[in-house]
Parts: sequence; C-alpha cells; structure tokens
Amino acid sequence: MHKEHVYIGLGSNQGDSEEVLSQAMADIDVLENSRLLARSSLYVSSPMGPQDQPNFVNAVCLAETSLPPAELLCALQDIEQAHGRVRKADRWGPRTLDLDILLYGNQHIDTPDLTIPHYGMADREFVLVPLFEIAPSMIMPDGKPLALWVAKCNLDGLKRLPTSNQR
Ligand code: A4P
Ligand code: MG
Repeated sequence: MHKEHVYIGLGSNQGDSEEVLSQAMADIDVLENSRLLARSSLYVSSPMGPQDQPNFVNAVCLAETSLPPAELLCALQDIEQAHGRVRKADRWGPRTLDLDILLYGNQHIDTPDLTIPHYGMADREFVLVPLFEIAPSMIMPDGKPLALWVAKCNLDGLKRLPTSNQR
C-alpha cells in the first residue's frame, strides 16, 4: 500500500502538556495504516496571539501513512478530542492539544477543511525549529532550504526542554 510521509505539528498549553504531547505521538504511531518515524524534542514557547495564556509546549513528528489527508485530519481530531480538547470560538486560545498537518508528501491541498502546506508554518519558530531537528536538509514548498526559513525566524522565547523532560 502506498504510504506518504506526513509532518505533524503538536501544541498544548493546558494540563500536563509534556505528557499530552508524548502520548499524542504514541497515539499517531498506532493509527490505522500509519507509523511514527521520528519525533522532535519538546520545546517551550511563549504564546503567539493572545498573551494572557500559559506558555505552550510544541513538537513536530514525522509519520508515514496511507490514510488520505481528509481521513488523517479526522483521525487527528479524534486524538485531540481524546485528550480533552474543547473547540472554542476564541481563535488562538488555550488548548490541551492541537494537531496540525504541516506537510503531506509534496501535496498542495486547499479545501474548506484543509490547507496543506499549513498556512502558518513560515513564521512560527515553534514549528520550524522542531521540524529542522528531524528534517535538517528539507527543501520547503517554495524551493528554499528549511535552514533558511529557520535562520529568518525570531528564536526569542523558544526553549528546548532537556531530554529528561521528554517522556
Ligand atoms: N485545518 C485547515 N488546514 C489544516 C491543517 N493543515 N491541519 C482546519 C489541521 N487542521 C487544518 O482548527 C480549525 C480548522 O482548521 C480545523 O477544523 C481544520 O478543518 P482548530 O484546531 O479547530 O482551530 P485552531 O487550532 O484554534 O485554529 P488555528 O488557526 O488552526 O490555530 P493555530 O494556527 O493552530 O494556532 N502559540 C505557541 N507558542 N504555540 C502554539 O502551538 N498555537 C496556536 C493555535 C496559537 N498560539 C500558539 C500555538
Ligand atoms: Mg489547529
């Protein structure tokens, strides 16, 4: 069965975020027709958007999957729900778990429910730095090296958690 490589961004700023992210990556590993190939370290980042909320813990993982993009999105939303995510109207507010499909093979998708590559990747250091950790030689959809994207972003407020915190 044909499998695609998919990069998934994880974020949490409610509950035991480090545990939630580690568990979510384990959940992705056991998704139907899918397997986890790599996981970044966990990073603490100051919130993008409303500042009156706790810091986030972020990570990126690489999986291979034969689930089509829309099915993968549903499966990831099930994982979000299982970790107590309540969707609220306030955009960019606190959440126990947010799973974003960053890249799905080299596909470009633009439907009402799914935009791939993820629209916010380019200027989010909490996405680019963990992505760079697991895919240092990646060429981005605009043809430029990921290293260049990383070099352009502001790394203030991003801290890699020591390995002892990675569960
Ligand atoms: N959707 C479209 N494309 C995708 C995709 N590639 N992956 C749709 C996942 N979902 C995608 O998502 C809303 C809808 O986006 C979904 O129903 C899906 O059909 P959501 O998770 O319900 O809403 P959201 O996450 O609150 O909105 P949004 O705009 O996705 O928020 P972001 O961009 O994820 O930002 N600060 C730090 N430091 N770290 C963070 O992780 N995260 C956010 C949320 C704000 N500030 C942050 C962080
Ligand atoms: Mg989201």
